[in-house]
Amino acid sequence: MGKIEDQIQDIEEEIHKTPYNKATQHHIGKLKARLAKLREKLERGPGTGAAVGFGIRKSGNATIGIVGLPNVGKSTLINQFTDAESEVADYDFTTINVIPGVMLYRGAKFQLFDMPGLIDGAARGRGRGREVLSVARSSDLILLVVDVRDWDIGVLVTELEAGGIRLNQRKPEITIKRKERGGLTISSTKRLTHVEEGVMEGMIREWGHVNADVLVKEDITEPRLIDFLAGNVAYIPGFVVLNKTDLVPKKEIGRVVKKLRPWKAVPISALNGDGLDGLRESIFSELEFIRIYMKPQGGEVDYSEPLVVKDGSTVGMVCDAIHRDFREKFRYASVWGTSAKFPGQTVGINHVLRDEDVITIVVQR
Ligand SMILES: Nc1nc2c(ncn2[C@@H]2O[C@H](COP(=O)(O)OP(=O)(O)OP(=O)(O)O)[C@@H](O)[C@H]2O)c(=O)[nH]1
Ligand SMILES: [Mg+2]
Repeated sequence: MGKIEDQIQDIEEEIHKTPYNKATQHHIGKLKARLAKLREKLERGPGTGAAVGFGIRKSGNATIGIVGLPNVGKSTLINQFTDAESEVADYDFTTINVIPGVMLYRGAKFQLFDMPGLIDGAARGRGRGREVLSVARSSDLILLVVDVRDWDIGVLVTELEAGGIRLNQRKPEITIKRKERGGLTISSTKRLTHVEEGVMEGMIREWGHVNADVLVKEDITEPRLIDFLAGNVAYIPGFVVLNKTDLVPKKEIGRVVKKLRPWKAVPISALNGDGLDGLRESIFSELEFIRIYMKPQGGEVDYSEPLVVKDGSTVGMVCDAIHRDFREKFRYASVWGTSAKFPGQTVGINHVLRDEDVITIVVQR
C-alpha cells in the first residue's frame, strides 16, 4: 500500500482497463466504492464528525451557520441580529473563532454561529476550514453570505460539498435492511437509468452489506448512492445573503438576484440595516417552524409565548415538547385555528397542527 494518491491512481487505471460488461459490473462497482472511500480520506483527512476544535454547544430551536468568504460582512450581520459582539474590520480573517449569538424572533430562539471566512482548500484544512465545516455540518440552516460586488458562490458550495454538506438536496430515497442470512437483494420502485444493478451491488457489498434487502425509491445517481453508503453526509437547507447592497445601484442588486437563480438570494446591508427584517422572516420560513398557542382548560390563551415546533408536527409532538410524560397521559385535545374543522374541534394525538393554532391538551390526572 502506497500513498493514498498512488492507490487512487492504481484503482483509476484498473477501472479504465477493465472491459465493461455484465460479468465485470460487480467488480467495477467494488472498485468505484474503494475509490470513493480513498477520495474521501484524501479530501477530509482525519477528525471529521464532531465539531472538533471550537467546542460549540447547540441550543434553542435551531442553529444557523454563517458561511462566506473573508471580509464579506458575516460578523457585522451577527452583531446586528444577536447579542454577540464579534470583531469587525476591513481585512481578511478578522474572525478566527466560532462566535455564537442568540436571536429571538416570533417566539423562536435561533443560535447563530459567526465563523472565520471559508476559503478555497478549506476542506483540506486551510484557514481552520475543517472546523468551520464541522460547525456548518451541525447547523439546521446555512446562510451563504456574499458581497454583492463579488457574488460567485462557487468556492463556498465546492468546499461545503467536500466537507460532506449537500445544500437543498433531498436525502437519497433508499433503505437497507440488514438480515441474518439470505444474501443481498436489490429492488427498486423506479426504473434505474443512472447506475447498473451489478455496479450497485458491487458498491453496496464493498460497504459491508452482505445480507440485506435494499429498496431503491428514486432513479439514483452514482454520487448520491455513494453519499448514502458513506453515510456521513448532511442534507441542510441554505440560501444566499447578498450583503453590502448599499455600495451598488438598485438595478445591480436585481441583476445579481436573477443571476443567482435557482438559488434564493436575500439582499441586505448589514451596515445600515436594509433588508434585515426580510432576512429574519426568510430564516424563519426556511426552517419551516409553526407557532402553537396553549390554552389551559377553561383558561385564557397564552399569546405571549408560543410553542415553536416544526411544520407538520402533530399533537403528540407538541405533547413531547411540553413534558416527558404528557404523551402517555394524553386523553384528547381541543383545537382552534386553520387545522380545525370548526373552533374547538376535539382531536387525537395524530392530528397535524398549523401555524398559529390554539390548543388545549387534556391529560389524565
Ligand atoms: N458598505 C458596507 N460595508 C459593510 C457591510 N457589512 C460589512 N461591511 C464592512 O466590511 C468589512 C468586513 O466586515 P466583517 O463583518 O468584519 O466581515 P467578515 O465576513 O466577518 O470578515 P472575516 O471575519 O475577516 O471573515 C468591515 O469594514 C465592515 O464595516 C455592508 O453592508 N455595507
Ligand atoms: Mg468576521
